[in-house]
Amino acid sequence: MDNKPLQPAASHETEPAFTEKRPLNRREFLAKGGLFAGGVAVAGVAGNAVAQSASQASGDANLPPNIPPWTRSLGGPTAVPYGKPSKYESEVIRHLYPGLKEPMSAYSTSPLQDLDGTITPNGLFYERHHAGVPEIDPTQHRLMLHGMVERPLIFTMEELRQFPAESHIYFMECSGNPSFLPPYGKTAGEVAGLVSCAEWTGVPLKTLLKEVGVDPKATWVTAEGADGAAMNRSIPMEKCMDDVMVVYSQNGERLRPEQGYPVRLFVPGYEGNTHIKWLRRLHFTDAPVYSREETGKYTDLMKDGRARKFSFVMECKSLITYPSGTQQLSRKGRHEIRGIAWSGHGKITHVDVSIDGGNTWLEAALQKPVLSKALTAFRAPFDWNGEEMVIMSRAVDETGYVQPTIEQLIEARGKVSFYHNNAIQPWKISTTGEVTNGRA
Ligand SMILES: Nc1nc2c(c(=O)[nH]1)N[C@H]1C(S)=C(S)[C@@H](COP(=O)(O)O)O[C@H]1N2
Ligand SMILES: [Mo]
Repeated sequence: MDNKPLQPAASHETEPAFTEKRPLNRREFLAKGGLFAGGVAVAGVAGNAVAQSASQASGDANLPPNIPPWTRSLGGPTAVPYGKPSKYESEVIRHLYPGLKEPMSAYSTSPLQDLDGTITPNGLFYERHHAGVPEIDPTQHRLMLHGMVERPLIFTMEELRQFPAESHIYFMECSGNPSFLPPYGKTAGEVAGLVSCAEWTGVPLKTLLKEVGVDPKATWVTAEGADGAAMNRSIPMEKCMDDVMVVYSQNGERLRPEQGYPVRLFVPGYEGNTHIKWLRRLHFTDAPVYSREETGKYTDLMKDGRARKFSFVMECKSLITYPSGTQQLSRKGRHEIRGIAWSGHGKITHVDVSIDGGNTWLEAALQKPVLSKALTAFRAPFDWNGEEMVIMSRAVDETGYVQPTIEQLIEARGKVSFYHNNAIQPWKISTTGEVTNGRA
């Protein structure tokens, strides 16, 4: 009920405590850090820890000026039916969330600490299933629109694909990302990997609404899935007329079974639970259905014991993915803080980073273009002098909402609240360069 944005004590314009008062441009960054100055000439020479450790691992035989075997011979076969990542990247995988052990009702998180940019590869997109992943034959799947409509209709997948299509880049996030309760995760993915971002292709829902002729008195639609959970959620008609989509493709290819193949609802900016997978039914009504998922679950219990009615929009949030938990700074000197920010209310306008536990802040650079309701990458240079540091980021969106601290969230909601935790996430760098969760 109380959806007022939380404001941290200091505004995002607080004086920076960094050596530089603005993000450095690329030339300044290189000149200042000096790490890569001289490029190849420095490789293997004391001072370049990265090159040194690489040569220790494989021996020097494959390094310049030698020519490695893969340059002296033919490579592997081309036209592999479906491409896979390099075998050297085999540890970049989703992780089963420890809170729910049963694989049929489980979370798996995206390895955010190992990803770059803002588009999540389909095989690493986070998962949340309430009754496992059904295997649906698309020729036997139908989408039914009925209830308060002039012409109830049933569509095949082929018919859905004949409507004018649109593609949009949007993030999706589960409302339990992360829960307020310990154990807190170690890596960025374990902490907040129930968020991912992709380019979605499908039909705008408003196109289908015109097709069935929705009664003006219909103010809600209940979406229902074809999985064993028959999961259902109520979506306000206003949102359906805005940007909701019925999607069949993700990052260019058909949805993966885990993501709702052959068709799912996509509700930009709303909590992941409303994005009904394996969508089989849209029922138009004049009241919400008050399903399990929007009453017993995914609502926020407040301090006074009352629960918020619907918390649809995922509020502004950010997360540093480098350096983040379990990573190791290999040397003192200049590094680049990297992370992602997003808001269900629209575009990110600022991300501030702090390297002194939140006392002072400096504005990070945002990767352009900044898209509405999509992940936004941010970057900021910082110097690590070998001392203990607590680093964190704080995002602001186009409504002026500022990402809160955990203390501010607990102050507003009390300690029983479980979902919709968008608090600032601290990472601690030890004197040996080891990074751990600053909340644990
Ligand atoms: N039919 C159906 N739809 C569903 C779910 C489900 O279990 N069944 N899980 C919901 C939840 S809680 C989330 S967070 C998202 C997860 O989507 P993903 O697995 O594609 O990441 O789907 C939602 N849609
Ligand atoms: Mo979710």
